[in-house]
Amino acid sequence: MDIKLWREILDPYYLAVDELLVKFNHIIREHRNYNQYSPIDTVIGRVKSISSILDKVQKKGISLNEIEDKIDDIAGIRIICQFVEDIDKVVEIIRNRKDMRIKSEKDYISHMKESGYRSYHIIVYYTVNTNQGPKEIKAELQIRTLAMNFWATIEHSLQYKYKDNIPEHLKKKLSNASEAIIVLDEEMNYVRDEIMDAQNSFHMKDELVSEILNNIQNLYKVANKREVMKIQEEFYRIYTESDLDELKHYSKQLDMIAQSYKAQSILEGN
Ligand code: 0O2
Repeated sequence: MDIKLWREILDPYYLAVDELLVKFNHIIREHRNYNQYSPIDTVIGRVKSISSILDKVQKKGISLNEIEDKIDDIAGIRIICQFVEDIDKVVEIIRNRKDMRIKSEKDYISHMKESGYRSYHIIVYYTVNTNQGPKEIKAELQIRTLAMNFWATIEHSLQYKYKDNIPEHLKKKLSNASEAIIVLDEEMNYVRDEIMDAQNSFHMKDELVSEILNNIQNLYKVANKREVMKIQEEFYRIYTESDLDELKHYSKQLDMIAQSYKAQSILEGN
């Protein structure tokens, strides 16, 4: 197959990966905008390289014109979660979406692979719009925790280095590491609520601070400079005390001050 033909085949997959990345990243943003904990931590995506496709063609004993039919992971999206519990939530989100249709699911979390590999796989049908019209392609979504991803990344590099023949002593080490990761993920689940609270407070504080600074900046344009300096000093005092409730209270008061200047300027305009 010449390069031009490869490009024709792979182009829709590049588009699919780009679109899916935007969509899954938007899920993260939407949660954060509503001060909700996002079950997705990060998303990455790739189109399988031509040499990996050729390796798979050889491994599966298929012909070049069966590539799109027989290889499900030309487009691959990896969804990384912080906690094992988040994986079910992400699977539910995917099952409920109207822009992708599930072809198959593989649960390597309940049924760990012999290598020690753990991850939840979903193959979806996804339609992209190309210059030639709509095209339905398949994409593989791999959903796993940060810890599972760490293991899989290391093991994948070793598979590459040893061309799928990892020495027994290393296999044993990897298997031990995989067991340790199960324990780590379980331990982290115990502190999940605490961590979620801390992260929500962090995002809330971030947003409050930018709202407050926005208000102070606007007040600089309309209010007495000395008064605004005092408001700003008060903000620094509360900020250094790190009391979120006090920061919320201060932000509300500042909103009212800003509103009163707005009302005043409207009245003066009349
Ligand atoms: P790459 O380089 O990541 O793309 P399939 O070959 O997909 O038709 P199979 O083998 O049953 O059918 O698929 P499976 O087991 O669901 O594996 C699909 C992908 O999961 C692999 O793609 C890997 O990315 C990942 N994976 C599966 N098993 C392991 C494992 O033991 N270790 C690691 N690190 N990753 C694994 P590729 O094309 O094999 O590799």
